[in-house]
Amino acid sequence: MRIVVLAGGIGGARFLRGLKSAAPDADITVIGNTGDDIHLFGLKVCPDLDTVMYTLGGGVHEEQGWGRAEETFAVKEELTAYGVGPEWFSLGDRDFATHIIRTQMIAAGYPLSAITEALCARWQPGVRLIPMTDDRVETHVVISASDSGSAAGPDDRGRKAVHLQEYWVRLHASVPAHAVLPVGAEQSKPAPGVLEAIAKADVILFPPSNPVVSVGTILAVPGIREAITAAGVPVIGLSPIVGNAPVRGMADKMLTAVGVEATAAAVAAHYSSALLDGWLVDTVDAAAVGKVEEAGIGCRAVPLMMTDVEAAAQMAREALAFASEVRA
Ligand code: FO1
Repeated sequence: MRIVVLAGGIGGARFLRGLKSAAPDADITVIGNTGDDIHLFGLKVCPDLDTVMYTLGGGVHEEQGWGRAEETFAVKEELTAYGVGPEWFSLGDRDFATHIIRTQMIAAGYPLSAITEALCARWQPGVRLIPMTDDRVETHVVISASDSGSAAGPDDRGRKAVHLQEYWVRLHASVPAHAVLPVGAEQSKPAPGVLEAIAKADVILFPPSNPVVSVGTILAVPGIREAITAAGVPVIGLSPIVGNAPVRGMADKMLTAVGVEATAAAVAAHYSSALLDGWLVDTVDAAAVGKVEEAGIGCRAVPLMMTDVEAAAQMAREALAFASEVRA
């Protein structure tokens, strides 16, 4: 069975670990979000691609869900000693190697998709990981200038855009987001293999990743949304919102920024029945099933807390079973 998954970072990676366990013989292609990418210290960092690669390759820092296990921070400490920032984004020594190789290969003319394949040759994630695009896309978040904490500008009553990583890591998503801008998405094109994988898929899954800045950013690459609807195969999503709150991360802040209520049913409607055939909500949101079905999307309530690999595997089994019934 050929499965295509549109994945962001931690939630997507943990779901994929369950999917691999539930469907060990499946051919899984992951279309990875690159809107979280950030250029720091002259290096290109791809947090969501690395989280999938490290998590499925067995190198991730388990509690954090990002970065490497057994990490040290000597290089970062030296950068700070030189007064070179930003201090708020903690990059470990082992992680630096990934970004050095990636940046070196970009400088040598390799596209991000080829670089990702080369990095995965070491990690053997057991899926094919393709960035959504080889073009540069970086998500920025519009906040109130007075909330930015940096020196107030001449017009600090106004608004300013900060990189998603600054919003999330430095500001802890603690201030309102007025808009989310996937800068560069409009001019980007799907990376080689993305449209082909979607066209050949037997089922397409939207894991419990951030529907705005992860799955939403992937869908913002021209051609991807159209390819999914044209594929004519079951598309099943799993809600990242459980009991009106994100299981992790900042999905609620991002949903508010795009005018969507932070509920399981509202996220399904946001994706719309044009994309989704089925939507899994957590058992605590069982009351939402009818509402989702009214939106023309099949819906089931199953446990969605990925407390361990087996829990994630069970979610994956539910999604695949749903897909086979939707197809029928
Ligand atoms: N998240 C944090 O909360 N603090 C960090 O200092 C941090 C550093 C970092 C470095 C590399 C990387 O791949 C991810 C990192 N993350 C960090 C997580 C990152 O912000 C998230 O994985 C997503 O990009 C945001 O949804």
